[in-house]
Amino acid sequence: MNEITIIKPDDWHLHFRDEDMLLETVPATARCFERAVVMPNLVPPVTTAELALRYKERILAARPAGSSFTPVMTIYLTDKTSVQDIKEAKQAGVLAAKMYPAGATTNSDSGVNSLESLYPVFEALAENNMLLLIHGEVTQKHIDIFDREKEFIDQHMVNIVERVPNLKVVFEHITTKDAVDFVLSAREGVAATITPQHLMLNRNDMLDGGMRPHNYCLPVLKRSTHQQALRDVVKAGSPKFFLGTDSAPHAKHRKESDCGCAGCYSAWSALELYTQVFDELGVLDKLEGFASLYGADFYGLPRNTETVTLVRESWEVPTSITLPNGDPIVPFFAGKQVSWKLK
Ligand code: OTD
Ligand code: ZN
Ligand code: ZN
Repeated sequence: MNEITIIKPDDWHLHFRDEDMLLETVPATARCFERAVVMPNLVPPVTTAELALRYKERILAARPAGSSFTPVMTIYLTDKTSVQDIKEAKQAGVLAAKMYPAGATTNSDSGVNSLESLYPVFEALAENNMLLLIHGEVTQKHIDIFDREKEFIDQHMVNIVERVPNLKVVFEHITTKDAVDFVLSAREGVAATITPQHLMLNRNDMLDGGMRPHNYCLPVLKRSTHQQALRDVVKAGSPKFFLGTDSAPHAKHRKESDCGCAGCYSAWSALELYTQVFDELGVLDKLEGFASLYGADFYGLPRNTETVTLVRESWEVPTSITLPNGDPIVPFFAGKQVSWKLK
């Protein structure tokens, strides 16, 4: 097959950032995605309905002319989030709340320290038919960074899913076989997003033959057996697993630094790279479900009606992009060949 047409996809996990950065990130995503779940980890974070509505306006203002792209807004849970905050978010059209354990990833310092005290908030999310999106890693410093996702499942994920049985939970950007197995065997109403980098790479791609800061993201790349488990599950085509790029831009000097930021800016190539992976796996017929159907179904949103077409054509990801403030940024897969192209 040299051409594939699918229902227009959505990105169920994405970082746009703010201000003039939106002039770069919003067009990059709107070029092929109809909707995107916008992560609230701004500085300061998007913790309330009001902040989410204002952020949404800024995103809409950055859309290319004629674009119908629609951001799906989220709020950021902190130790102070109240049931009232959830009700107000619901009224404002916010669909989901994002939980970062404090310190788990970029801009998560205001995240949750005491998960136990958030159960009333989780209940309120369920009552309001909103989703809980989870960055599933523990932050205890004595736990090895490669084990933090599995630890989170054992310490917290199992409890959350059991104690709030009607809450829809998305285990974001999963990276391990443990997470795959957990989601596969979990009750209805538990799903996961998977990034292009975790399907394409393992930790050797970050550490072997030199340190590659542009492949550094959180949760960190794992060993190849985990990568293989992610590839196997998308190959099988379970509707519990869907597309979330986790595209997360940082200027070049912030990545290539003695304490480099985590995040891969994949928006310009993510859909093409997912297509390449599904092609490698021999299941291009499963791409549409993963990219365009399962996420909308899980969120309870209508499926898109437009289509996009990808063609088998090799192109090279640029080695650098200039941000609106003049800073260079190195996109994910920079300087490498991609075998599919958006028509
Ligand atoms: N991971 N970088 C960022 C967020 C994600 O955990 C995440 O969702 C970021 O830069 O905001 C990253 O590596
Ligand atoms: Zn995260
Ligand atoms: Zn993210």
